[in-house]
Amino acid sequence: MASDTELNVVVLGLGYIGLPTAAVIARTGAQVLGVDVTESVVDTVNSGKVHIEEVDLDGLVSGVVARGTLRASTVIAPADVFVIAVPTPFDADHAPNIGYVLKAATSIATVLKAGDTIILESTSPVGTTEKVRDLLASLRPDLRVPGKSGEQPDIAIAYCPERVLPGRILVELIDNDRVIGGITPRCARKALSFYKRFVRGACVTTTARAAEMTKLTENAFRDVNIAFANELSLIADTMGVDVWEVIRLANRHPRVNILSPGPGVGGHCIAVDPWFLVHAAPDQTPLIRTAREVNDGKTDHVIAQVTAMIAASPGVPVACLGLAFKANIDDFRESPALKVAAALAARFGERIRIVEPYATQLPAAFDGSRATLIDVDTAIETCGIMVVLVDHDIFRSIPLEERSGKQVLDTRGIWPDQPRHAGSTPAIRLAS
Ligand code: SAJ
Repeated sequence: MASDTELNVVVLGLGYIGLPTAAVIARTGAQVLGVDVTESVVDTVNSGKVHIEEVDLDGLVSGVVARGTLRASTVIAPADVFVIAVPTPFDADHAPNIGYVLKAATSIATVLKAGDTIILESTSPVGTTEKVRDLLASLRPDLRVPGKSGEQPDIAIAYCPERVLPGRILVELIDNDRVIGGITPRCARKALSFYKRFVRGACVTTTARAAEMTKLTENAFRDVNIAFANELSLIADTMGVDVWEVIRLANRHPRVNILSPGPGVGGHCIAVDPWFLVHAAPDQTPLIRTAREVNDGKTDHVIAQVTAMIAASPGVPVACLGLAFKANIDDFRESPALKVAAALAARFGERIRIVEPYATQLPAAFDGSRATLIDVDTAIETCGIMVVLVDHDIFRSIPLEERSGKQVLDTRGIWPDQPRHAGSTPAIRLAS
């Protein structure tokens, strides 16, 4: 592989993973081309700006673009290393859709040469990296692909899942351990030498299939554990017990570590990836499938809870606090908060006021409703019902006296001092 200054890297997909990855690689001095199908994304990056909210990303991108080590294009170019970071959604029946990955591989085939390395980072069903290999073999019969014959291959192909947490992407890109699965051990070693340029965490090599399943396992683990917390919240409501207190107390046990209940699980990873396992092995995944259903069911439960509150207080304006899929980010994908707020807006129209500091206008899900976007101070002044859907810091900071006299449904447990209203379920509290 070429030295840092000579290394040419193409990153396909300039989204939440691809753009930070491209910028971090560009910071090492390598020449990075970010390729995206969306013209406006390419233009934004080339002007040194970012189209997504992520801590410190704007400064990093403006720096590497100004230095000339990162540029973006809709057109692919030859490189030494190709990193695929495109979405892998699922279809209506929860079947994984790897169409964008195969499209990326097809475009790589047009510029591929002997000596190149291709790394897939997108979360993918087990066997996808081999499919990429087979596709490249069929499109470029002039190149020997790995794992197909005893001969030395011309190219290396590996799977290395991204594992970064939105909000901490730039830190975790460097510090997290990486699992690098090669089609062959030699492929894994080639990919390893690439990641060693910017990763401080341990880089562990394995097979492509094991690495693919590891990624799905990590997110299914989290989904199952959040489902346990969400199930506890339903039991606690029935029992008239404060679930947050129970979890706090249970977690004092040295071997118990329960996660937090909420309005459901969102984002494009944890709410999606477990289905890849369920789809691949439907008879072996009752637990993983049930966890998905419990977490999705929690969203419907919250909609029913708030609907009952609103119906019992005619005319009272309702503030829905937050639309993002989790705290302090601007990402609304698969967001349970958005689903709850949109369902309420469709039913109760102008009584529903949305507070979302990360939005400048209401998303398309609110089209046709008469819901409005307001700021947090206006919500405190005008709304008698407050529903916490996201634990953004700005909502946490609202003191008890500003919630005085309001009905509160706190799905995230951010206001432990909120007094309970006699006769209400534990989650629905009224300040005295
Ligand atoms: N959530 C809860 N309770 C909790 C924790 C999370 O309800 O105790 C909810 C969040 O509010 C959110 C959803 O779960 O709606 C997912 O949030 P998250 O913070 O658990 O995870 P993501 O989707 O931001 O990122 C995950 C991470 N995976 C794991 O922690 C195993 C991240 O490391 C992955 O890189 C990312 O998925 C990904 O891209 O796959």
